[in-house]
Amino acid sequence: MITPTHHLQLPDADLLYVEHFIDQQQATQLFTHLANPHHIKWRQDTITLFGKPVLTPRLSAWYGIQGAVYTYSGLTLHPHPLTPTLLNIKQQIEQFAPHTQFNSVLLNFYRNGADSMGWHADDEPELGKNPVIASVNLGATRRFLLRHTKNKHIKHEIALHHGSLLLMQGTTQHYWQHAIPKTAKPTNARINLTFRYILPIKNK
Ligand SMILES: O=C(O)CCC(=O)C(=O)O
Repeated sequence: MITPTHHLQLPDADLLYVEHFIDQQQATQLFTHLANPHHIKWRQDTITLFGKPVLTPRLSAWYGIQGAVYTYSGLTLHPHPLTPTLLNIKQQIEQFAPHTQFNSVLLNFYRNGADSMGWHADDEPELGKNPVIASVNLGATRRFLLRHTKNKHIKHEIALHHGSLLLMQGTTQHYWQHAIPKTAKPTNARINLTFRYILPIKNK
């Protein structure tokens, strides 16, 4: 597994893309396993956007160690315990990037091209100063857009492939927002896992 890796040369960011992090056959097995609602407790959350409740255009699930409580967009997530499959992926990433350590993972299920993720940075206080976020991609290839927060004309785009890993670290979350746009092209389902480290700061 694991080559080639690609360091993205973007200002104020530290991004590493590993296209073949998980081999294709194993990635397909993982997708089938995680898509199964007996294995992952998928739900469609309601978040608050500009003061209004809105159903997220995707399914999500939050897993982690006890106490890894994560709040974003007015939503407070209490974790399900990490499953053996999630622990195994987490360990593979930690072995590949030995400076990393994760205690939780947000899973997102994009059912088709109409599902999406709006512009945001992963900059909640419980993620710490310079969060390291490891994003694993399974299923359909989707466009991952990046824009600089100080100058929205500085943009970048990555096609996130089946079995790939994107490591976002350093000051990336301070200076860049990211999004998965909707697409009108017929698009199969995609699962994204973002492994995170939640600091045990406040118990909400
Ligand atoms: O689906 C993706 O690749 C992005 C997910 C994401 O932005 C997030 O979980 O914060």
